[in-house]
Amino acid sequence: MIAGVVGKTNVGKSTFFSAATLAPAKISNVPFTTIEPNRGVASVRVRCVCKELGVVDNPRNSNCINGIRWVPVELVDVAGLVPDAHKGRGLGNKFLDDLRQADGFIHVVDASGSTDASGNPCEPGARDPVEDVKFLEHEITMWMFQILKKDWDKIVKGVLQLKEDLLGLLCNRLAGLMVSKKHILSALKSDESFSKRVDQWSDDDIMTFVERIRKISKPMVIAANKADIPTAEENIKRLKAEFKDYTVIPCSAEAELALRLAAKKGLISYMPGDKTFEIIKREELTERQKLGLAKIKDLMEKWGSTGVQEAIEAIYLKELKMIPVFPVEDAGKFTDHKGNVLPDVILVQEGATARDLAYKIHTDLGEGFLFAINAKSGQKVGEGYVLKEGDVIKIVSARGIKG
Ligand SMILES: Nc1nc2c(ncn2[C@@H]2O[C@H](COP(=O)(O)OP(=O)(O)OP(=O)(O)O)[C@@H](O)[C@H]2O)c(=O)[nH]1
Ligand SMILES: [Mg+2]
Repeated sequence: MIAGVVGKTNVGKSTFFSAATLAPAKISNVPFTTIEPNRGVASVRVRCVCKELGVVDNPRNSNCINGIRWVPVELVDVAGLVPDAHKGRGLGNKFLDDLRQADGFIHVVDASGSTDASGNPCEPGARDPVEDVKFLEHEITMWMFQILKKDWDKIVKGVLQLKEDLLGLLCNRLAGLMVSKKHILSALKSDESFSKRVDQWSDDDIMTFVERIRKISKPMVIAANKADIPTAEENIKRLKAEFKDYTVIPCSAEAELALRLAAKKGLISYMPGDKTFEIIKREELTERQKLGLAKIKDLMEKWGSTGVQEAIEAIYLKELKMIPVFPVEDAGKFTDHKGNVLPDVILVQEGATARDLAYKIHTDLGEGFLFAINAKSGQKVGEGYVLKEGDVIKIVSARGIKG
């Protein structure tokens, strides 16, 4: 799974990405600073089962701190967008094409309203961020519409003359956008008008269908950024009122980046998502840094945190519905073959089965799947067993992992 950091140009996407991943990314107050996408690794926090099982773990693919597992997840920061990008404005469809692989979006908006429609700095409060959410939704829909519309005649011919299956044809056309068969099926079932003959679909029908596909296949959370600027407060209320279906998270990417860098240098004690931080080396701070940190402290008191970690967890855990499971090789000791206790945690989507987990670990394990053992209960379970949050699972397969 990959979450895309998306939005209008110059709203703080790369700052958000840098704060979340500590990977270098070019940041500047001019439109279209980012051209090529930045990829990096952030983390989500999930409950580790070490305490529940009364064991001391040796994590390999993640970290465990006081019973909380920090699980790596991927983020991609792409070029910014301006209205009519799908018609070629700004960097045009580049942004959209770089987003094909994203399973969900963190939509960064300048909640303070200090970036105009074209991405140029403006008087705080002058731009309405509600418009930014609407235009981004529209651009993504139009992008998907164009992709489908371009091949619509071929789809009609396929169904009516070659007797091909509409679902299969749509799957082929949209697979590159990470739109699955399940997404398409649920969009097709969502409205009566999608059951009429395919040559009778109007452009409006295709548009409505694409709109459904977008909503189903690309869940989104709104990171209401620049919450450190006073004009953001009123706009955040309006964003929440206007977009009740979205999680809106007040956020200051700039504050998070400053905290993460200060923590890395050992100047403060801070973990992403914390409600506050402690200064450790006050004597090493300049007056300017002290002032900056005091402002960040106020901001965190007001909003509860900087919002960056919350936004990442909102997309992965709440919207994409990822749950942690712990694969082991020894179901009695909860270890791998080297004796590491609860070595790995894997995020799977709610509804995933024991066999899906086997495939996620290795294709050979999936193909040779025989059964699994639920290590918490000691019970044998079949391939269709639906995984639960915090399951500890041993896969028994006819095929070992080669190499
Ligand atoms: N006040 C404030 N400024 C911020 C915040 N986040 C980012 N900025 C500033 O906003 C400007 C744009 O930041 P970028 O991260 O380059 O924005 P972007 O969305 O990646 O821009 P493009 O790549 O050009 O589309 C920079 O001057 C940042 O310092 C924030 O939380 N608060
Ligand atoms: Mg950028």
